Amino acid sequence: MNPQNTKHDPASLVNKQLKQWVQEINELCAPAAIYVCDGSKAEYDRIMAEMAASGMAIPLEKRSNSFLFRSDPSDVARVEDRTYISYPERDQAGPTNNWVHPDELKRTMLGLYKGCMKGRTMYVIPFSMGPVGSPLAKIGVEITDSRYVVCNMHIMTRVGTRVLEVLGAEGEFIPCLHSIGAPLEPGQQDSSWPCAPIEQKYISHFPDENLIWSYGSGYGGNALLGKKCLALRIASAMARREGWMAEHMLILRLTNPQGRQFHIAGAFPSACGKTNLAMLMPTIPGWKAECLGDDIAWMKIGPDGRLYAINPEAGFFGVAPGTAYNTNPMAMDSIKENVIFTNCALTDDSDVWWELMSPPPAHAIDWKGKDWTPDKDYPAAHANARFTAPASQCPIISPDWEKPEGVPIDIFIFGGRRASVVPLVHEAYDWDHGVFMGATAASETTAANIGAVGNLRRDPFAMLPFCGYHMGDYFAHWLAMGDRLGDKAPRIFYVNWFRKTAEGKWLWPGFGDNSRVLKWMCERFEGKVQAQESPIGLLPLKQDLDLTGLKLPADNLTELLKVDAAAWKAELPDIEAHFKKFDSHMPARLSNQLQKLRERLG
Ligand code: OXD
Ligand code: MN
Repeated sequence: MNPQNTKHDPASLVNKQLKQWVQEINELCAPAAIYVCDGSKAEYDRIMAEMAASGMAIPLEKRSNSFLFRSDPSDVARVEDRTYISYPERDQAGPTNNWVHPDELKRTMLGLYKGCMKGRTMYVIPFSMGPVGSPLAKIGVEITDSRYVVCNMHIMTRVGTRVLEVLGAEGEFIPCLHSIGAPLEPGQQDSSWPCAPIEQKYISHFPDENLIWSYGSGYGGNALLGKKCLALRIASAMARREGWMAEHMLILRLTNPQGRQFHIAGAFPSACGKTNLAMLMPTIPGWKAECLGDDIAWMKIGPDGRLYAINPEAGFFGVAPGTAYNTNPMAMDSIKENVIFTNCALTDDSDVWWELMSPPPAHAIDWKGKDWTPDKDYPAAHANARFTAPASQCPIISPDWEKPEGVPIDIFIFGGRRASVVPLVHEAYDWDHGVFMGATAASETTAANIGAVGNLRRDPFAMLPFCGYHMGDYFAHWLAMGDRLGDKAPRIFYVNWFRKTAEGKWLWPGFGDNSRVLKWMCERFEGKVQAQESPIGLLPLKQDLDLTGLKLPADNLTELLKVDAAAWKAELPDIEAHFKKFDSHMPARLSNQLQKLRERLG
């Protein structure tokens, strides 16, 4: 469409800084056209139709207004090795982030950006993270040459003209530059998923300037810059400067049979069941759950001294494999229509399928576009296949999920995927101990990042790939927030739904039955139940875990709540080495916690 003299024309932009930035990027990237997004459904439909016409999007007959995309096989996940936190000093980024000096990184990337949008339209996407106009929201503008990104951003954030209105002539925004890095020469046939080779991919953050530059990848976590790049990496650095928190956390509300509400925020590494927990259906009678967010929480201390959380996103970018009616019915009901699927299998009756969704179809087209039958020894969907769906489509989305002031958090949960050692649940003795739990959280790696799967890695607060500054300073920020919150600080728990027997069988059913563990946390919060001291924290008394209606072998429960001092002692050297990495940035209060743990273990 011709954007001349319309709101889609960059000449219509009233924000001076934005107008100038768009002009600069236009000169640098040399696109064939520029288009300012208005966020309307008509815009989404038109751009999606263009992708369907080119063969990039496959319309699904079984799900209204839903489309399947197949990425390039090299572009299926976040690329942590190619992700940079760029400050003038390496020490500001800390030992857990890749670092290159901003001058050098910009020089390299400017070389790549030069002419990189040739033959393509450059889209300008004004978006709000958080309800438009909320005191906790932030405005970003993503420039991209990917129509896939435009449509995903429509679902994942609040896009469009109303954001430009809030921005006004002088308002500040976070510039997010993205290119797939695949210029089109005249007459050149486009591929169905253009992107740059791995060594040219850069996901770069300049936190001192609140600036994001992403190049070469079209995958969600690398390309939907409002999500991991803005709402976690840049926001965590802003949050530290401004005294709030940007965390890799789901937010849920539990209501007990007496009508009392509890708000829970939980940090789990990627692909460890955050979306399942966020949409849990309690199996205990009388308890009700509502979803407020499945991936990110922004939290500020409110006028009453409590910590208030909003979900800055507007959609779910969930891992598809494993999602099924028996594991997460609310997610399944959220993805019936208006969904973008990426790297799922395509069935013969024009639906998507992935492993464990239902019995395998007799035949499908796999995520690489090849014939697939169940006898194949590889999966039909990529392990990190995704769905992008509007949060408003979740049947149990909380009526308060867009409340501008957020909801008050009562409970924090940390966790990870551990086949052994870590019990089903334990509670921190106090805030410092809880911060210690978060700082030492560990999990077996998953397919959400390119790299080996199944190795144990320490993933503090599930923020290892997402912390926009030195992780030791981040720990200190958590301690400082606790000092400010005082007795209004949320209670902290650590869970592990993933314990296995020596034979590799799950010890705990998980999913909706996790509500039994959440109920115990709520009762601890209310002071209704006692707990048992152990070297690692407070554990439930067996009789306080509500197992009504659950056929859990007694031995399983014993095993799930066991603290094996020898196994924990064996973890100490690894924790020590982990802390050592943070050097002079490591808060003494956490080293003291390690010493206390050592003493309690005897
Ligand atoms: C995600 C991730 O996509 O954490 O949420 O990788
Ligand atoms: Mn995540």
